[in-house]
Amino acid sequence: MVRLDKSSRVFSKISWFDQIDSTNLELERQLSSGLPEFAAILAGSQTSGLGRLGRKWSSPPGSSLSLSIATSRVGAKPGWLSLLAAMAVRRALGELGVTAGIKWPNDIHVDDKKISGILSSLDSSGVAVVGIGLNLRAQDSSLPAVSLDELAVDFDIDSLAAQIGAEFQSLLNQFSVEPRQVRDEYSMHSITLGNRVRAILPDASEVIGFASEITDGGELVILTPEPITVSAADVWHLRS
Ligand code: BT5
Repeated sequence: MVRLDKSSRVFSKISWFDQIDSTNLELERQLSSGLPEFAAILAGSQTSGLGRLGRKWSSPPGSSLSLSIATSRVGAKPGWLSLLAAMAVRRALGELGVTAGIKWPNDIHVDDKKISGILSSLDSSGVAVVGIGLNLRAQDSSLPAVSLDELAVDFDIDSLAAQIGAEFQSLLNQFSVEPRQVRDEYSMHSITLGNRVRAILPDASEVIGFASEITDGGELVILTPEPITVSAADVWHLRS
């Protein structure tokens, strides 16, 4: 059992599980019987951690932090939720002295390796579940992953969850009044912008070009050379 002294001051309600199928699924189950805004689920491991587009997120015992947050503060721009969560993780890592960058839309990388991923979904009543996975210890060597332990960073799960939650809350507040400044901060820490990229869209079509900017809606503009705006894609950074 992990003590949640700090995170229980940030979230309206937080439940800990040593192990769960998926914190996103558990939060969705709990939402069906009603939860306050900014309630969260935190787990030490997941047996069926979810990635985007039906992929899996590896989170065996002791290896990662799995946090899901409920919020209905999506406003007119739900596309930004995952981006704001990625920014929150990047800021929280910065507090630990780790310099991370964001690969559009919402992967957090350290030295070209993924340390964190985000999966958000929106239910029919407008409540979003924002799921954050952050590697604490080494993952299976087949994954191009890195963890806090491998970066020689000390951590405790309660403080990490509290820091990520506080940054996310602060970014939601800031985004509602200063969306431009938030977009500038995202762009400044993007490792995608300025690169030649290959984007595979959900319909399997491909766009190759120069990643030039993030739109007001959180989409990526790729110059091919004419601009193409993509709202969902897997992006590869091309070296040449
Ligand atoms: C993501 O998907 O990166 C979203 C991950 C979200 C996980 C959190 S944990 C809390 C909450 N509850 C859930 O059930 N999920 C969320 P995607 O961009 O599709 O990346 C998935 C890919 O990342 C996989 O296909 C692997 O290649 C790679 N991967 C899997 N586990 C990883 C890990 N622990 N570290 C780095 N890469 C990983």
